Amino acid sequence: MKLYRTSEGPYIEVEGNYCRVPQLSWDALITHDNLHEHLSALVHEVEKAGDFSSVQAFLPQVLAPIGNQEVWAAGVTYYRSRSARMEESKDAGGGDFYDRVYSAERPELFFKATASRVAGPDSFVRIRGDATWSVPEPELTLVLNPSAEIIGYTIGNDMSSRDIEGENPLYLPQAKVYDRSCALGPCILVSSDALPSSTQIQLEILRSGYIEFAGSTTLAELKREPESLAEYLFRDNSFPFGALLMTGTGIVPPDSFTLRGGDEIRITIEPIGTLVNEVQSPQPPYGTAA
Ligand code: DO4
Ligand code: MG
Repeated sequence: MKLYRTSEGPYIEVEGNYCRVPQLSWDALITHDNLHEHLSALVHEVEKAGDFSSVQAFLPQVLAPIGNQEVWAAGVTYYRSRSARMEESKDAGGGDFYDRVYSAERPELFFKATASRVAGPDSFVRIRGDATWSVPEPELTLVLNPSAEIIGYTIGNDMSSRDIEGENPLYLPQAKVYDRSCALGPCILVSSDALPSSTQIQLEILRSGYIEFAGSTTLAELKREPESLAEYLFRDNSFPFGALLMTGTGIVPPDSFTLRGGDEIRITIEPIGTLVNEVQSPQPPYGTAA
């Protein structure tokens, strides 16, 4: 079962059939005691009444699946991320930190975004005007209720400025958190079941309609258990509206690659769908604008 946040309220999709979720706000859904059961009961009612629509065009504008939740992210959870970051920060003497966190018991967790910084499906993500090396990071994203339980999954893009993070790992918040630095969507796959380790995460970056970069990984490469990441996030930290937790990237384009304005980023995780965003042309660095 998939849950969409739209311009006209929440909608459910079951095998290509769509129906509106009455009354409840997005936050009320994410904090619901048993979301899956609640939505299943609703689907049952709608099926009985014959009120499903099988037309996808019936769906109003799809928005990012977020209300008052904070977005957090885990880092260096795939070997590929560890190696790329050790390389990019070696001149700054930061390489060793990435190696150590990859094998440490405590994961790297960082604050990523509030809803106002998040781009929804088919809208723009941004690269920083003062960055020279920018990449998308396609990440399976956990949807957590206030009790730290996984209630679903969505797709996330942890946009990152590699030159800024590489200059000094202490610049991480600037490399990671800025307007439209995060994309989420297109929906939440409502399920508390673990996704199979064969689940693929695929990234395609199109430039002028042609594939400029494509890569993929599977959840078998994810070093941490999703439940363990959630447990660390909620230690001594409460989330009254629940939270979204990105689980890290296992796909890093070659060092010669940087995003440009107009690039289209397509991230697919089969049971969830495809998140598509265009990169907005960067603004000139602050202080140099005419
Ligand atoms: O350590 C910095 C961030 C890592 C990250 O975002 C990732 O591995 O996905
Ligand atoms: Mg990341």
